[in-house]
Amino acid sequence: MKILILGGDGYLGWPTAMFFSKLGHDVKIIDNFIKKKIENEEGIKPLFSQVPLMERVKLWNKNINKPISFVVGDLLNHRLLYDVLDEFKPETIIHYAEQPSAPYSMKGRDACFFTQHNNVLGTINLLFGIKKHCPDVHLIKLGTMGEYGTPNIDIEEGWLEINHKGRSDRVLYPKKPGSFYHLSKVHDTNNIEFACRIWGTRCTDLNQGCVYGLETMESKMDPGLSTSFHYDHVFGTVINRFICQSVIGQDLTVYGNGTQTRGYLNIIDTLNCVNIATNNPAKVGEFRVFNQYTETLSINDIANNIIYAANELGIKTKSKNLENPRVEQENHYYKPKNENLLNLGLKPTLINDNVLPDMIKIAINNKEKILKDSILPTIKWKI
Ligand code: USQ
Repeated sequence: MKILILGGDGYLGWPTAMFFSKLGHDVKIIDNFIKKKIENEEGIKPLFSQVPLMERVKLWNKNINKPISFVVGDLLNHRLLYDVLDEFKPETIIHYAEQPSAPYSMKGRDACFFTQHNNVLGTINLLFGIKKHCPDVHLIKLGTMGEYGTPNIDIEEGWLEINHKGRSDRVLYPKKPGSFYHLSKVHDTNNIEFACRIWGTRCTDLNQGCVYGLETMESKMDPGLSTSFHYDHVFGTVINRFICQSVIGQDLTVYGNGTQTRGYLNIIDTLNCVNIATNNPAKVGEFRVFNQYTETLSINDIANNIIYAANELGIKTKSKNLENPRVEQENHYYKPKNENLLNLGLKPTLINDNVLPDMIKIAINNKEKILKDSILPTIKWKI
């Protein structure tokens, strides 16, 4: 299959590119390195200093029959995007090419404007490009569980059947996102559903939970193939942050009382889920949503699991409650459905499947590289 990966240099994009290439697919990447620019502006660095994409692709392609190819470019440049779609004629597009940080989007007007402009308009260019050059392509779009927020009712997979005054209809599930970044994904959802309904575009929107993990089968093949793993307050997700905090002797930063609950999944499962979506494409005109997480955990659950795993490895660590820099519910109802991927055969890797000790061991081996000053949160939702 011809697979185009947008944002193929990122934390998830690069492992996805190697994963599909290893399966024998024809993989092309587009990336504009925007995350690297934000890293420089914010003074943050991923744990492993990454080999530049051009060299990494060369290294990967040495041992592979179908080489990965890449284009440096921005989805906001619609002509470049249209040219790639026209020439490559992808059968599947996996779209990760968005500014992914909730804290960054809450930094101020400029960062919020950039996030929504980049994410929403890049996706609109993509929809028009698909309509013009590859209308049959299956678009797999990375959405987020954060689109739903924490409503006081069960969360369905994207759609809700409602009865109102004796009549019923199926509508997009109402959203209550918690940041301008999460909101950008809500806008994407609306725009893509519209394209499916009006133009017959085919889309699977993966409403993904918080991802954690350092390595995939492919990245383990050579240190030069590692992904961009963040633990800082801008791009680091909570489990990845706590792992790094535990090995440098910093208290695990539990925001608020730590009862806030989210859906989580291992990076290995991100790849398995995207593979399942690729092998079971949406129908013509279908806007399909999969809630892509494997377990729900509170921040306190996560902290306790990591404290226990670190302790087993002889590292004494503890958590500390910080005043919550975000505006989010702490004691709340949370019951999201995640049947679609399980019904299609997903076999989850859970946090207690011995993944934490492996992550801690890798963090120990790299602990000299951790920038301590980049961990504590400095961006507040309300000033
Ligand atoms: N949190 C802490 N301590 C920390 C960092 C975070 O208690 O040091 C808490 C936050 O308050 C929040 C939860 O952990 O309640 C998750 O925060 P996060 O930074 O791990 O994740 P989030 O900002 O929600 O965003 C991440 C990804 C984003 C993806 C999203 C899925 O960065 O791209 O869309 O996870 S979800 O969380 O389901 O919206």
